[in-house]
Amino acid sequence: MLESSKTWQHNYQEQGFFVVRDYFSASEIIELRAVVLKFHHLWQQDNAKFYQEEAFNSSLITGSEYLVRDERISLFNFISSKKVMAVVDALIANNPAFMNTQLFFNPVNPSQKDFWHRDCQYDHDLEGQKNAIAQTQVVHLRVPLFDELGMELVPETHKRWDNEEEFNVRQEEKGKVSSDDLTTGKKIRLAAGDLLVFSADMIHRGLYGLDRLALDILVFDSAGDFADYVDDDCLPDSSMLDEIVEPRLFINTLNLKLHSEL
Ligand SMILES: O=C(O)CCC(=O)C(=O)O
Repeated sequence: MLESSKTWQHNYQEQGFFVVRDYFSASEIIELRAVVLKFHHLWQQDNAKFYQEEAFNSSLITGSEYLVRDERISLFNFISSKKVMAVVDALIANNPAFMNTQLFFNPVNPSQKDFWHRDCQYDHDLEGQKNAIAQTQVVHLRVPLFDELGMELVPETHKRWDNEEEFNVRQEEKGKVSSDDLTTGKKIRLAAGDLLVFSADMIHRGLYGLDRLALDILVFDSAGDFADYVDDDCLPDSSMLDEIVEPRLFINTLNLKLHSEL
């Protein structure tokens, strides 16, 4: 294993996240930005009320609703590029699988505050969240397309439960709200070209501000039971697979979906 992979693996296991500064070249970001901005503009028009009132993200960027075939293939090739797969393989040794993409932007409504959460809290009660943390996790790879304030993360919470302060804030108990500051939070400022990798189940929040537009790629270990979370339309079809240089991330998902349907 390369030295950098070992460091990534170590940092992820210990802290739940790591940043690779200047990982992507300017031309890689320019190409990615063009496709993602096309998606974003069409999505904004189509979801005008939701965007104006409450949205702070969209998802299914690789789907067929807003992008044409070549644009989707260019996204698939970025997601499964050597650089991205080097990071994914360092964290998930056996059959990493593609789950989804999300795009994070600033909410239009200025009263909306950035809020602490664990992604698993939307699917599970407290016991289920504890299990999710102890078991296989979903990994987020955040690719900022513009310089941004970044994310605030609570190190090590990918493998431990909340302390009292964290719990009360995240769950909005005892007069706390989920946008209150946490003494354990660590702010990670990001620039276009950086890559932030973090566990979806650690306590985290996006930091609103600047002109943020960040593409998050979500991947999981095939051993985890996440195939049902994947929307078929976000995956390449068989003719597209031929035009993806290294399609195994998507093939692993397609295989899992095939088996879950049997
Ligand atoms: O950037 C944000 O607004 C939140 C990000 C987040 O929660 C996530 O990537 O799971």
